[in-house]
Amino acid sequence: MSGLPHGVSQLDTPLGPAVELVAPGGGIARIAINGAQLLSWVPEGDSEVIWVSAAARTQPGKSLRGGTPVCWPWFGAHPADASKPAHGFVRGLPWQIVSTSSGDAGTEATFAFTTAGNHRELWPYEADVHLTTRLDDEGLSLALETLNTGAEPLPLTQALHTYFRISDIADVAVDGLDGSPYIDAIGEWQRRIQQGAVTFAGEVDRIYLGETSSIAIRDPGLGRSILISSQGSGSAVVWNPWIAKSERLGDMGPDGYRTMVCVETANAADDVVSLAPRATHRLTARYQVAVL
Ligand code: TA6
Repeated sequence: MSGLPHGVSQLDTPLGPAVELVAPGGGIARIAINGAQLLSWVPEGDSEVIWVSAAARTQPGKSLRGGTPVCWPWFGAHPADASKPAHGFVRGLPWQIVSTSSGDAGTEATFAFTTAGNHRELWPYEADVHLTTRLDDEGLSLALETLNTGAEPLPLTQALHTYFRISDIADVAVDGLDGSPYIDAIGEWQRRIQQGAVTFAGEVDRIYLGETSSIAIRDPGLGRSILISSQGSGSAVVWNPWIAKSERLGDMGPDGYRTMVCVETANAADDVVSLAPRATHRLTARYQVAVL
């Protein structure tokens, strides 16, 4: 793509064609064209924040294991038809780069996907969805905007399904969810209340509901916290597959589960967005790194 502004470039990577953003102060991020999937964020003076499996492989129609798969226009299993792909159908398809910009305040790229006329066998609605990735010297922001271009209200669930790189799952804790109700996807989808920080001694797969707008992954091993602030979201997912599920997934890489945790900014489970014709919903997540 010619005529890109300073700080924005396109490149081929082992994980497919991508856009690279460079922040005014030197931080770097990469987003795959396929699925508009964030693959990497290295803040200036720090190490990689985003986890991608050592066994990640490109597969048509599927997202790579890691980064930020865009789960849209449904989260998890399709609500009525389990034969449809989990986490919607846009995370494995090419998006279009529709705009890029850079300046002293930051560098950004916007990707677009439209369902108008396509995919009706999967989803009988019409919408345009844009993902803007913005990199500045203080952090990285993702904004997922859905415009209902059809004549019917549409039900939307979604998630920015980010895999974060950590030192060791046994040593990290997720703060900010104390007292929050959650659905435990490991059990019989029981509803429970979070007591204190979320810690990990086995598979964890929970959809937290209610106040989830300020979450932190506390990682003593890397001497940092990853701060996650969100808007337009009434739910957050915390997931680590641990050993058995990692083996079933088959693409987590050797002991990959130990160095990742997913904290996903979502509209999931009870948190369904009903979007009127011509209305727009905006789901945003902002990631910052703080020294512990
Ligand atoms: O967000 C958690 C989750 O729904 C887990 O249950 C697990 O299935 C994970 O997403 C990964 O899903 P994927 O379809 O990318 O393998």
